[in-house]
Amino acid sequence: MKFSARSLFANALSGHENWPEQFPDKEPKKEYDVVIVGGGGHGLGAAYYLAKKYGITNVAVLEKGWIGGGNTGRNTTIIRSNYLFDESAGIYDHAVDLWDGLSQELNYNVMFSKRGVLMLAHNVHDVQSFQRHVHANRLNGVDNKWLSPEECQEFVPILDISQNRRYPVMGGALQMRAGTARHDSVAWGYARAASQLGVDIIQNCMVTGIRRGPDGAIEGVETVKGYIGAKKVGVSAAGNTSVVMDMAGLRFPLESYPLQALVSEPIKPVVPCVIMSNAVHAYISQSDKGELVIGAGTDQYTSYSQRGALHIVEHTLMSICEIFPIFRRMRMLRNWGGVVDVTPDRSPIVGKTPIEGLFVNCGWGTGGFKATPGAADLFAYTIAKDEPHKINAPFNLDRFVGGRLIDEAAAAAVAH
Ligand code: FAD
Ligand code: PYC
Repeated sequence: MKFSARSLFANALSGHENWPEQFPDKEPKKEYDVVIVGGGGHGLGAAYYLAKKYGITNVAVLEKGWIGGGNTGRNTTIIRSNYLFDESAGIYDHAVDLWDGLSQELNYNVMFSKRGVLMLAHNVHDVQSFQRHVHANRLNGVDNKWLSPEECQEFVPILDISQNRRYPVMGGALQMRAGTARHDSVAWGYARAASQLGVDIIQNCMVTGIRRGPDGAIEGVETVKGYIGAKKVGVSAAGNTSVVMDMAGLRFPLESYPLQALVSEPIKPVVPCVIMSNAVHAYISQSDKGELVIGAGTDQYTSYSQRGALHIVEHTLMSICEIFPIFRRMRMLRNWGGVVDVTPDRSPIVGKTPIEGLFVNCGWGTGGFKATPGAADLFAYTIAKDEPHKINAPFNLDRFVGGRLIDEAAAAAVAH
């Protein structure tokens, strides 16, 4: 099926009743060179780069719901690359570089706005840790600078920097190339561009099994629409990766947690950048419509449900009001949740699996939106060449066997 607004909506709105007719038997209805499981930004982007950069156009993206309906359409869109370790700086900065030209590349406005991300320090530990990040980032060619409390306030005038506050602002780390984008545009932009290059995008098509040949190599996927053949399968099914990998007989080092966000009623512009406070567990930005965009922490229990516990949101709002008492009387318009999959070292897994023809892109946890173009680009490279790019080579599955972890403990700078 080719992508068009009409077919997408027809597909999204149709029930499951036609599926057996569409794929009546167990012979593959169609054979693809590559099947991507998961129609989020990462999966759609990988399909686009496979077609655009490597000329592999016999590709299908299978999405169990509607494209962009997973975490891609549910996140708070913070984009930054101020991570501590060399490997992380490499992968996230590659993504930030790609964000820069993405609207032009896709001819679709993804509204990437380099408004800056300011991480506030509230105690001596924060100051030391963020200054360490600033130095490490600079050594890796990643922009990040330290601001005094006065400079923080100059940048964010509503910030109260009096030192008798419960959580005084003792400074902040500012990455100016960082910012936000419009999440669903990213999914739709990649989908349209991939479709124009010949990629099939099949919605309402949950993958329910992975078929392997006598030699163990990938042969295709079972779906609710029937069996689809594939020489290679790339799994990019955030939140559900361990379920899909289980279909191939692989156990993955992942835990899935709900993560929530909420937006307020719209107000005039008062928050000029993204502000994150790790110590207080709050982060906030303002959408172009004027809504305050507020992210919560993960739930404390694992779950696959796209909703979270109320007390987590209550804590988040208390934290926001702690930093910005000016928002105490704001009303929240809506909240929602997604499911993120988290690795033990809070770093992603992007690479090959022990099964020939099976590739994985997962474990981005609470921080994979910012990685979307970079992860997609590197995943496509890995699938096309059958080997990882040097940027994603360190993010392999083997590190959990050998113990060479990339331990970004505060990866998303929010409560995990
Ligand atoms: P998704 O968009 O989730 O795509 C995966 C797709 O796979 C889904 O559409 C799902 O339906 C599909 N799928 C699953 N199982 C199957 C199956 N069996 N068959 C077919 N399809 C299947 N990151 C940031 O960088 N900055 C942030 O500010 C940020 N904030 C966040 C706030 C919230 C509330 C949440 C939930 C996440 C946040 N993240 C953030 C994380 C970010 O959203 C994700 O890491 C990123 O969007 C993952 O992209 P994806 O394309 O891999 O996943
Ligand atoms: O990755 O910056 C991030 C982030 C913030 C909140 C969730 N993820």
